[in-house]
Amino acid sequence: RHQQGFTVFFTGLSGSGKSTVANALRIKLLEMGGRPVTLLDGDVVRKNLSSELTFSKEHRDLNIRRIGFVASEITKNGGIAICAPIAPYTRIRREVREMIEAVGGFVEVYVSTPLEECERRDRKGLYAKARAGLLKQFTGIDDPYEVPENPELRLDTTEISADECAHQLLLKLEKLGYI
Ligand code: GGZ
Repeated sequence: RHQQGFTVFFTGLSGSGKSTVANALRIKLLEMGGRPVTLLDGDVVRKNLSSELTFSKEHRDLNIRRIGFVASEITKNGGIAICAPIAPYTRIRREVREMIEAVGGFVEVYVSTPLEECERRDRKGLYAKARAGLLKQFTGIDDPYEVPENPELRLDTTEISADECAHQLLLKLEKLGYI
């Protein structure tokens, strides 16, 4: 039975748990078998596909447009794409949604873990650097994050584990008829 492709597009602050949940989802989808799953993680894309880009608004938008293009190609061919960039701007998120909905399914997941919690975790020490003024244009500190108004799902990793988040996502994907 042929199933349509779809993209799960995570958005949220650095340290909100996007990568962890995205990876837990990837593993659950792979375990179901039968379909290729491609994870386009924010920092991996930055290293490989967008290494020349800065964190200006123009470059962030270009980064998201590239991720959206790759995800739309995967989706068009019946695959599953999982994207996990910060994607702080509403307008470009909408553009990517429209591009992908033209060829398959699109599920936006807002990882809503509050800034205080992301900063408390500070896994990579980037918030400390940003607070010290050593890292400019850091999302949530001195650069904007526009909160998604109509995501298909909101997940706060302060309240629930990555595994439980991924489970909720699977239920949502089932409900939407994608799996
Ligand atoms: C935000 C930054 C910045 C600035 C470096 N602002 O948590 P991380 O470290 O591993 O992932 C973040 C990543 C953000 O890249 P994205 O491509 O997801 O951003 S965007 O969607 O806005 O294009 C963070 C690190 O890069 N990082 N400098 N100034 N995050």
